[in-house]
Amino acid sequence: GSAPVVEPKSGVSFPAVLGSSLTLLGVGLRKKSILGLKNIDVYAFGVYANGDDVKKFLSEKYGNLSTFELKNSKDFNNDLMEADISMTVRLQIVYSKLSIKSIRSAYEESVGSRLQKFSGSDNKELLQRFTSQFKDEYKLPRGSLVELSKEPGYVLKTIIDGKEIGSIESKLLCRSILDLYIGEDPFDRRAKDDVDLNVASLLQQ
Ligand code: DAO
Ligand code: DAO
Ligand code: DAO
Repeated sequence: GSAPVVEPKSGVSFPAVLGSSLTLLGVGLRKKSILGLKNIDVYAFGVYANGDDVKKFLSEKYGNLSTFELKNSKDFNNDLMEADISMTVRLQIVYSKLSIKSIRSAYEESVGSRLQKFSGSDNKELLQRFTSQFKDEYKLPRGSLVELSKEPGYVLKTIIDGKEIGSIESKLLCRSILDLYIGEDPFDRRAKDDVDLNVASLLQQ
């Protein structure tokens, strides 16, 4: 549809289409537990992809499968995350006390664990190339919009409130970031399930 989709717990609304070509596939919430004591809602997110790219890269292998077969295919999710499909994860900050220090350390934990998982090494250099974009003077107050945008050729662009702050070409980093949202152990299971269903329906059109 073309109506915005609201992430229910935070109330954050996501446009159905981003730019001219990215379609919303699912929304979710990134939480974080502090000292195992309480959970805070850090940001709401929406996962977008270019529908033509999805068809171009996945139709041949998956176009004839039912939604049920797709969900049970071992390769489907990996192919979705590894193909050169333009995708964007849009984050809207909900937590009002985010510090750069806590973002850096959360990032090193979440993305660092995926870099390790997919490459078998800690990739300190790649991790730091990304976190070095997080300048200490920056602020991400509640309501800020961050877009992590995977562009053709596995280029990851970071855009904050509409302004590009960095760009890195790395298939491994693109794969690791997507894995947080639509991989095996995602931040929000329902977001991933919605993405699977919506990709299936794109492939069946
Ligand atoms: O204040 O210790 C605290 C809790 C902060 C949690 C920070 C989680 C940060 C997650 C990354 C946000 C990226 C935009
Ligand atoms: O939620 O753990 C996580 C991962 C968040 C990845 C996004 C971090 C982007 C931070 C943008 C700040 C760049 C200056
Ligand atoms: O004009 O040089 C500038 C600053 C660009 C605005 C970017 C805001 C960046 C917020 C980053 C938060 C990092 C976690």
